[in-house]
Amino acid sequence: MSNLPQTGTTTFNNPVIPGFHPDPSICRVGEDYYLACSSFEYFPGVPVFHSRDLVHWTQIGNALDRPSQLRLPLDSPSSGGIYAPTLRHHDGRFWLIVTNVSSDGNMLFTATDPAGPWSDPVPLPDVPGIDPDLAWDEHGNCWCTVAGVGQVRLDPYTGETFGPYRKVWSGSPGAKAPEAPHLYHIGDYWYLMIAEGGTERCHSVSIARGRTPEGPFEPCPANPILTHRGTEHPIQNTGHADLVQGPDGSWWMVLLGVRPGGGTPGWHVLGRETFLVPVEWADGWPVVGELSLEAPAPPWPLEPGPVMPVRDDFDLGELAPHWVSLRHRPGDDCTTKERPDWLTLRARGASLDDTDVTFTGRRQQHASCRVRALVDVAEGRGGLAVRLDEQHHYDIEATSGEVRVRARIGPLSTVVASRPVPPGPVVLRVDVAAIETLSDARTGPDTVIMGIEEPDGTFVALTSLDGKYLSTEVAGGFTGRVLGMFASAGSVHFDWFDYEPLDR
Ligand code: 6LW
Repeated sequence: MSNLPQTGTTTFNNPVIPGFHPDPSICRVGEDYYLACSSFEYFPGVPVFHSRDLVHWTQIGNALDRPSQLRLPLDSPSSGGIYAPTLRHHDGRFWLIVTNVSSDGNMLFTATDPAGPWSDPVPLPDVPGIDPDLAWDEHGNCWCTVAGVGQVRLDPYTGETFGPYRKVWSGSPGAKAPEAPHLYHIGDYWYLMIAEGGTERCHSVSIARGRTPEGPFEPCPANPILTHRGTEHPIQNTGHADLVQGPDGSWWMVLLGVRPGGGTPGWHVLGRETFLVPVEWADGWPVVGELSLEAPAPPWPLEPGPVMPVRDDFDLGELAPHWVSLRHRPGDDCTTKERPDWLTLRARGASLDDTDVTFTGRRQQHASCRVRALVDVAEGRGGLAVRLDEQHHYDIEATSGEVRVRARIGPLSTVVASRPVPPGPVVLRVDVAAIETLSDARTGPDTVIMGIEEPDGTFVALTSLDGKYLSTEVAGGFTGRVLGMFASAGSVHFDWFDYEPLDR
């Protein structure tokens, strides 16, 4: 990504937020756009992004970054936790409504600055289900619409609900899982946009409209207004969308989609990513433009793209917002204070098979990339991992005198390679290489190569593993790969961590 202003650029690349960033919800305040995503079992939760051109996004924080906002039981399953936020700006403040399926259900938060701090939660015990949306009408009523699709009026300051919860639409006949509702007042109509068909290959976006926020809603004759089901399109599972209007009056949709790789059925490893597509209006209905990996740029100058440095030296005291841990992050277990300019992880669980293991990582955002870290295991055992969930991860773990690679795939766990190393800090390395030429229909999407670097920089690969086993099609669930550091015994110190994109 270039740091130069991109005026004159005629195209942009999708996804606009690569890596596991699903269920995008967007709002605009003046010239600034803000976007929030789901975060599931990771802490902190709900990454919040900022952009001035809809194309280049910078993470400015995580809305739920305190235990009082995000309670994830230590044995809660992966792909539980935080689902599907809605982010809105109303009455001079930001509002975020979200579901914690592992503990607190629906909750509402506010902030004056979307970078934080966000308030403690307003609990919503009387709002059922998932995927809550917020919309205000001209009388100041706040409508909360949830998957299913049902609706209740509430006081967003107290969480009190008024009147009964009512079903307002059940989506298209025969389509499963009407979800992800967002309600908008545009022109003379209230539009109720949903996703349906399930969040896999049949995912889609449909819309209905009515004269009041409560309906009745008349479905768009052209539903679904967006789907890639049954196509060979490189972007699949398209759905869970939100709409935003630019300052120039143009309309845009953000949505989730995946990029499957390899042979059949196609395996996606980066999770559900955030894409951008233009929207036009015809006969009072939105018409979604062409969604593609390289798309015509919006009609305004593009801002300089954010440039994430390859190396994190852990010398800032605080971790950057893209670092996530599992379920919680007790200060003593993940700290740059114990050994200045090093990140120290103190083991809780004995391995990445445990839900309460000490792990701090970042989302894999590129099909091909390289991760390296200098690790000192004089006081413990730990290393680098490519993680999808507790049952699906590849680890390269160092102990004093040895490095070994372990693969966990479903119920099977095995050490696939090991090698003695001299005592002292060691550079561990993971190369993820996308496969572009299929040797047969079962070829995986990528290869995960794990090894060490000799002091002169020579890479010694210990093993090369098929990446398909760390894909959503194999593991199930809603997340994508996270690449990170873990401690499985004692205290493990990391001097630096590199993440280098290698996509062509
Ligand atoms: C989310 C639902 C969905 O709540 O997946 O794709 C669920 N859409 O709307 C988890 O992300």
